[in-house]
Amino acid sequence: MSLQIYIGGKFYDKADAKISVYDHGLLYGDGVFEGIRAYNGRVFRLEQHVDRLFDSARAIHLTIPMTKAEVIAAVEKTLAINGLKDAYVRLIVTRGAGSLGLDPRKTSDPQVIIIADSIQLYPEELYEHGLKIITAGTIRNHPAALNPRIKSLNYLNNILAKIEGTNAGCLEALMLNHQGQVAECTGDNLFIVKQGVIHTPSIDSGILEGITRAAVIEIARSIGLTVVERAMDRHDIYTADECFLTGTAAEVIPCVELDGRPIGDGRPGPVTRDLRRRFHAYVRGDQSA
Ligand code: PXG
Repeated sequence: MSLQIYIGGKFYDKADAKISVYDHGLLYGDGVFEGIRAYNGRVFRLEQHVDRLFDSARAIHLTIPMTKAEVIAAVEKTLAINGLKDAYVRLIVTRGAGSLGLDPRKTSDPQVIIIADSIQLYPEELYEHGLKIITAGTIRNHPAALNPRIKSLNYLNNILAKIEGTNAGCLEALMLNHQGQVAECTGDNLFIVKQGVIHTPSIDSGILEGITRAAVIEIARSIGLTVVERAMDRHDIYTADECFLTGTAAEVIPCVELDGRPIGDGRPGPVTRDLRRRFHAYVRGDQSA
């Protein structure tokens, strides 16, 4: 059986899962989404992802035609129908089909789409040796233009920075905010460790409030580490003892170089390794972690 895709309450074979070319999600990137993971049959922090989806939708004046409980049930059902236990789930809500004009009032029928597929993991080698990143010239969206807290279908800002990264041979790229402060990477939040204390850009630095970020902050505090959320600049990263990134796909991944400068001794550090191990165990439901 081919992969079954959920669209508006029904399941379709992957080849038949289609929406209108008049959908404003396609025409204007008008919509919101979530990237979620299931581990061993359990969806990690599904409720938080659905809360963030509904917040993103509210912020763009989009009414999701389902309740949160219905969305949660639909995600679970999509995984079950596809027999997936370890999976990547893409939950999308588009504005719906309308006329060839920006006005959302001329659309009808927002589309709720759920794709559950096998997860493509970063090569293990990257976790062993760490990522090298560069600073992109493309800054993160100005919060007064498109707030980075909204996980919208309009990801061009991040894609442009990603292209700068890949052109420089890096899988991730650092994005600054409009004030030149550190915001986040194109699809991951950033942390540093300095003298045993963890620092990460605060929400008002213009970042997505990552769900992995929140889980890592909780885990770190639960083992007695201090986590400071604050405005940061690149100097903080250049002079850090350790640096790591967090995201649904990446989990916790060491970052060992920024703009050609090794971070710490240029190798993944002990705090990063410990947090990665604890996060890994935590998402897989090992309570002893
Ligand atoms: N910042 C940005 C801009 C993101 O898009 C994160 C941080 C990490 O947030 P979570 O909640 O995942 O810890 C994200 C999420 C992809 C992909 O295909 C990337 C994300 C989500 C889904 C897919 O690269 N990044």
